[in-house]
Amino acid sequence: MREQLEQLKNEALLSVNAAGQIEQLQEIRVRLLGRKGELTALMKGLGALSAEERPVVGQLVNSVRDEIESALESASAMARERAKTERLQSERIDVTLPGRCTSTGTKHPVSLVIEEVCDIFAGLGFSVAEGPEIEHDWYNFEALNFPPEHPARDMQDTFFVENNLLLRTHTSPVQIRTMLKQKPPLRIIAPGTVYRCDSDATHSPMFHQIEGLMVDTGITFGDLKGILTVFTNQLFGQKTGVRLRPSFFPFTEPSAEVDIACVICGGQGCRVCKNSGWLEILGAGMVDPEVYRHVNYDAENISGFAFGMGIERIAMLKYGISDMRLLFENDVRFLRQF
Ligand code: 2NM
Repeated sequence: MREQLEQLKNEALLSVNAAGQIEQLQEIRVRLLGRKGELTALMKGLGALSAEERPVVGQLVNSVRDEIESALESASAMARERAKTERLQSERIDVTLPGRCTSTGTKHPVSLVIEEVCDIFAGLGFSVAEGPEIEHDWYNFEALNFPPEHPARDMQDTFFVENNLLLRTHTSPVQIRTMLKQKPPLRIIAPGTVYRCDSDATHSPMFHQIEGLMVDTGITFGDLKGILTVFTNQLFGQKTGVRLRPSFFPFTEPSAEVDIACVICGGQGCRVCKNSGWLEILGAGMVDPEVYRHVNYDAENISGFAFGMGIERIAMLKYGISDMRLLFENDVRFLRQF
């Protein structure tokens, strides 16, 4: 029995030393020291020993048990330590690593121009007004004094949604809506997307406009010229020449086109200005009394001017963009330049 105990101990210490993981050590403990374990089985043999032998071997059993116990204990402690180190290693996070960069976008040149124009007019006391892109015929044409047979009302020029509903062809309906809600004095600009049934190298069916309106007592054509000169000088530079040419719009009388000296050639004549030295950038005029009648303004006691400009054209001139399609293709290699 002594030999059996000795052998059990040696085998136990060997397998404890060979075991690397807590689970394996746990198994060894159960196999040797458990209720149905090998040492427990050996102890059953104590009863067969003589009275002198029994306490001696009994003590040996205890010391073998203690030795295995303490070997298991220190091996377990080591295994736990090792497992902890491994876990700390595998879960290690370097908090000093810089985070992943998300690349930031850039503003579209059309947005940049809208922002700049709005800023200039904000400085002149104008506030921004907005309205729906799907409009009623009445706000888009009727109230603006377009005669019933005007070509702009044609299917060829306007996108109709249904009978009297259409995609606005300009932002003027915003001015109509504002005048219906607010009494003079009024100073607003209306930036936004507009739609015309027109698509070729120089026309997009969707483009952007900013229109403006100032109504008060005693507003004259001189105010129109002054405000628009200040505006073009701020947008294109103090020395930019400005000229007005007579024109026609259904909603203004008198009406004018506003030209600036060509920003490409400085007025000498080039391809961009078609050798005229001038670039048309605005339409404007004194609001027709017929428009005031539609919004219940008293045309006898107030007056005002309105103007409108296409943003794509201004963006092209300002940033030297040669092809309007670049503004709609949204190629990031192009957009990143702004
Ligand atoms: C333009 C040119 C001239 C204009 C007129 C109005 C309104 F509603 F007040 F009558 N809004 N916008 C106007 C005038 C627009 O764009 C070329």
